[in-house]
Amino acid sequence: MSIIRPYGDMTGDGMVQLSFTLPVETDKRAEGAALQLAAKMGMDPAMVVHAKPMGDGFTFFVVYGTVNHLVDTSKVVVAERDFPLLAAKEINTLVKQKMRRKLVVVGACIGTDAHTVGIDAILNVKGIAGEKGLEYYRELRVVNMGAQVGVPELTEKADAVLVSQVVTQRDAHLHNTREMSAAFREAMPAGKRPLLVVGGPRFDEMMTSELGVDRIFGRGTTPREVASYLVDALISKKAA
Ligand code: B12
Repeated sequence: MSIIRPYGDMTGDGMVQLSFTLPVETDKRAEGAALQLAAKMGMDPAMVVHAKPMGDGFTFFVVYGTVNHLVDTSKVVVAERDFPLLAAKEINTLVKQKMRRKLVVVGACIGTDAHTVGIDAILNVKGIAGEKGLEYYRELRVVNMGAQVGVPELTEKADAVLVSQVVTQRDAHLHNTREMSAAFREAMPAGKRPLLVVGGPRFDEMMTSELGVDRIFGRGTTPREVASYLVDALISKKAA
């Protein structure tokens, strides 16, 4: 069935839980304000199940209630994986046979972003979720430039540039990514520039053309997905 409702206590009861902060002291009026917001968002009835002060003049709420909205899953549009998921051995073999040299991957957190855990999970041998990172792949040469790297520093000759953006305040991740892709477009003609890949937990994977990059990876990405994508984009698709 393509039309569904959220599930809370019983199938199809429409129950959802929502958390937010309001700039008000924690009291009864604040709870009333939270319920007013919930009602305006289509939660009816709703109840405040948690209200906690967040410093002076701010309250954090969790509201639980029913929505009447329906979701049509047949109308959902997402960025599907359009490349095969390969094993490390297959990836190494393809690079060796088709490129006859190591595939060079440069990674960094750009702008003021110092959240390196995500890009390290993709690049470092220790990896994430039981998968080894790209450094483990014999035929990949990985240069991890670390945190707060300026766009002009990303000039190392690479087949793929992997950029991480975790901070999204004031859309910093979008501005930094656009700046990075524009710099590459300016510095190198199409066909000569490396594959541009960005990742981070709050990207919309559908925004590739808007941001001028070849691929966006979101939360929960694993190194094998990234390695498989690189081989597909740089070797398999090129060969075809
Ligand atoms: C650890 C952490 C820190 C550490 C970072 C240490 C380090 N070396 O990375 C420290 C303490 C330094 C830190 C500092 C700050 N932090 Co912080 N931090 C976090 C925290 C708790 C976890 C992030 C993390 O490591 N996740 C685990 C990794 C594995 O997940 P990931 O990053 O999503 O990566 C995965 C995917 O997204 C993807 N991916 C990510 N990047 C890439 C790149 C590519 C190329 C690819 C393919 C895939 C990919 O693959 C990864 C593996 O699956 C988050 C909250 C949270 N729970 O997420 C806040 C959080 C990110 N921090 C936040 C903030 C605000 C800050 C500070 C500004 C706080 C302050 N006022 O000083 C500073 C900023 C410092 C700076 N200059 O960047 C906010 C950001 C809010 C926002 N809207 O932008 C968060 C969300 C906390 C919050 N709820 O407020 N932080």
